[in-house]
Amino acid sequence: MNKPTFYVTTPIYYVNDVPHIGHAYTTVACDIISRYKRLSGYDVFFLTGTDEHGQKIEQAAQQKGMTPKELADSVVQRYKNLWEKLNISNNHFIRTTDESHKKTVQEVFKRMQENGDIYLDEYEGWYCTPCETYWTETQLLDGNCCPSCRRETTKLKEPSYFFNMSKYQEKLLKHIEENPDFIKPASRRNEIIAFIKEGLRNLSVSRVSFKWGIPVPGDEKHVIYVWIDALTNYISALNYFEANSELKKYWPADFHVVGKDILRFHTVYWPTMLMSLGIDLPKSIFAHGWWTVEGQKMSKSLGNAIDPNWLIEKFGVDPIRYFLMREVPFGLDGDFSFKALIHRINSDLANDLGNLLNRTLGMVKRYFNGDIPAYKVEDTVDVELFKKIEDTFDNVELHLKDLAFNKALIAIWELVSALNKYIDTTAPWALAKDKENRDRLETVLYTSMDGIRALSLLIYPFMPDTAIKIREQLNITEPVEKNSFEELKRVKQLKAGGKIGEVTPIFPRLDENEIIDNIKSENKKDEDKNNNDKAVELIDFAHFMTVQIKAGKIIEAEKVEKSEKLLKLKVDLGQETRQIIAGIAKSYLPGDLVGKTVAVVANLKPAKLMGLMSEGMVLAAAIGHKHRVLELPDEVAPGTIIK
Ligand code: ME8
Repeated sequence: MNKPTFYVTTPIYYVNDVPHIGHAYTTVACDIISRYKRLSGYDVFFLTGTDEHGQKIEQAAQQKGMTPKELADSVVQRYKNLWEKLNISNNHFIRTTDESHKKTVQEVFKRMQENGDIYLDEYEGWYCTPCETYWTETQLLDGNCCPSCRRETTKLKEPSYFFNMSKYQEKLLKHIEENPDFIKPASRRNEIIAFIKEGLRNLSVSRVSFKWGIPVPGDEKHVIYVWIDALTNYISALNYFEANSELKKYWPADFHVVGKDILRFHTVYWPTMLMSLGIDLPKSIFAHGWWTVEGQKMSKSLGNAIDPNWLIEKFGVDPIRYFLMREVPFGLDGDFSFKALIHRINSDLANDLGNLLNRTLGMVKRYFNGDIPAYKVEDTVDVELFKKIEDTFDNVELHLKDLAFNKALIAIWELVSALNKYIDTTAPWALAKDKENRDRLETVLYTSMDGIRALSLLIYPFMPDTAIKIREQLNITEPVEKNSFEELKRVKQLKAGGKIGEVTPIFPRLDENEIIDNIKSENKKDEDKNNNDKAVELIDFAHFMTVQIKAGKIIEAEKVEKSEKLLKLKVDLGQETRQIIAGIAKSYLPGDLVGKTVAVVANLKPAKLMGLMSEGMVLAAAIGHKHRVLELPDEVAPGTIIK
């Protein structure tokens, strides 16, 4: 019998940056749903990969003195290594530089052109020459300045191919309205409907201002717009246009899982492209929320993007997978904090699950010399427990249909509690005191062990290593994957008679204070090392001159609420006054700063810190944990350039 198919994808990640916890989040989520589907009898295709073309990658490579392909190759390896460490079970890793992908993208472009949906026109935008980037009017700062380097932009035109996207507006709206599962969660669906109703514009789908991309077939001055290139990965990975593609059976995708940042591309550009190509639309696009770290947006410039490799080394892979899925409802934003992580590990994993396994197997060892007991004398508590196990499978199935990972875990942990309670109520230690109760004692321990066997299946998608370890301790050698959901949820499957494996704790308890102190001192060492490393990296004069430093007079200063480190400053820069959020609250009282003239980096990209916009940076020397701002003599007027 042919198994039902299931196709799930992650976004393909840009190679201008290394993977962080946000990328790991999406990929782990897709891994969990893939493993769950395989477990319950599906033929799964799970796709991830990298997005390697475009101006952003070209520029990042230039800055590093590498070719774009060299940069891509090195970052791809980091992604692949991380996915291996995180136990990601993807069936394929697609790169947009793969020849077969490039061929498919050109075929997509050609077919859309043949269908009359692509035409040549002119693209008009605001161009920043130093950044080689077009900006739209709404992205510009005051005075038509570039939002990246703050220099003045010029209005430019270049030839461009356009996709007649507006043609599909009504068809797309109808599809979204008739298919409530097409965009999830529902709040995001409403957002997209409102966006489409404002009116779709035609989309510029080629560029002549840079080279790093897939050429337009027949007009090689143009490269194909990076989103047309990237979105096509979902079908190019299946060799969609090849006559004998066996992978085509997986289309349409069951889920494209994406972060909320790129939902529009997936629910407007992608489906209209598919409509133009006459290809079925994916069944569901799910947008998950955004992670911050200890309350702050993750960013390269703040240096707070957490490296998942480091996390795994410190805490182990399964606790990280568990935490990411348990802590925040999939679809909502969440905050990563070490305190919360350690709390989850200690309470849910070490206490609830770990103790259940230990106490059960400890008793099997003590009372039956490690022989797996049999089910002999039934009581209603056993029947109730088996019913609870079956119900848990049903609930998990229901929640995972909706990618409600945290609800599935809550349901599984209710079973963990029910099993712990079952042991408390049946009190095997009391039964063991009387030989008369031997059969009942066996039954109770069998039931507990069979419950743990069921748990090993339920947690397998989330924590595969732990599930296998538990099964080894229970001495179950049969594979986890089943032929159907019905087979998966069957109870009393544990075979009596053999010997249990070696009993070892699966999750040791962590000491919160010790770990947090440890992390702090490691961070400090890294900071010092980075500072030293930077000192030896030589830059040329032109590079230095891209940093604009000005004298600024601090005219107001106050503490940022709920932050120990940050001060909110108002700084006079001569022509303008800026708000700057500075991490110097541990070194200065607000009042000490007012009136000082300091050195300010004036062309730093604005960033939000604790929800407040910061438009520059005050230079300071770091002496251990203390900061001393660079003060200038009073005669230096605000706005004076420092060279
Ligand atoms: O957008 N919290 O690639 P990208 C949660 N190449 N998830 C996060 C996150 C955070 N703080 N930061 C990143 C691209 N992500 C395109 C996609 S698809 C055809 C092309 C995750 O490297 C999240 O899944 O910027 C987000 O959508 C993705 O990384 C963006 O990765």
